[in-house]
Amino acid sequence: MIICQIAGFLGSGKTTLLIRLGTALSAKGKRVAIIVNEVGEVGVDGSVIDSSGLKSVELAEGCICCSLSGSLQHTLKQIKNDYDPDLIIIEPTGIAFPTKIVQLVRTAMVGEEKMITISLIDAFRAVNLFKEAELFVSRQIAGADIVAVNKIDAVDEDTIKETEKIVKKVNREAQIVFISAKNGDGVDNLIKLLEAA
Ligand SMILES: Nc1nc2c(ncn2[C@@H]2O[C@H](COP(=O)(O)OP(=O)(O)OP(=O)(O)O)[C@@H](O)[C@H]2O)c(=O)[nH]1
Ligand SMILES: [Mg+2]
Repeated sequence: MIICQIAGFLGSGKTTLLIRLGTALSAKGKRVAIIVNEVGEVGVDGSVIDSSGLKSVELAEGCICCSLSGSLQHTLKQIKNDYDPDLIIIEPTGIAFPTKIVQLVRTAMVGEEKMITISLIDAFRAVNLFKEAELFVSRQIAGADIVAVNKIDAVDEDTIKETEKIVKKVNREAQIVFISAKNGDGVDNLIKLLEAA
């Protein structure tokens, strides 16, 4: 079983990507479950995901890397016992700490898990966001196994190169893919990396 978190700042395209990954992998015969964390709001995302035919659990009213950490661990065990999927995709909130979630998953799923962190970077906003919220963005890039630069459909080549520079400055180890979660460009490359993991 692979457990994959899609980290990424608010609005970077996490839900759009997880629906695309989830539906593509279920079409290939994989059993996919999804855990979505909504902080304090009515769960719009969960209903969108259910309509895509994926098994989903929504954790609301708190953050899974802090106040809901116990719920996250409990939910992971329950999904494993009840559904035993090939892949669990977790969408944390945009301000969660990826490394904290990795630790929580490891403690809950000792011996079971292969944990992968994808950090989604919104190419449309990366350059500005890195100036305004450097700490958060750096932390998300630093904690990634794979960095997916998203929204390449909406920006020019120079912006993509600039975004790549920011990513490489913070994390030289991570694999980088360039995608549009919206129209599907590059998502196959990301799926290959997940399948090879
Ligand atoms: N142009 C473009 N827009 C995208 C792409 N991916 C997502 N979006 C748009 O970006 C907005 C946010 O997408 P979501 O998938 O909801 O992002 P999120 O990271 O889940 O957002 P939160 O859960 O609120 O943090 C939506 O309007 C999407 O349609 C992309 O590849 N290209
Ligand atoms: Mg979302």
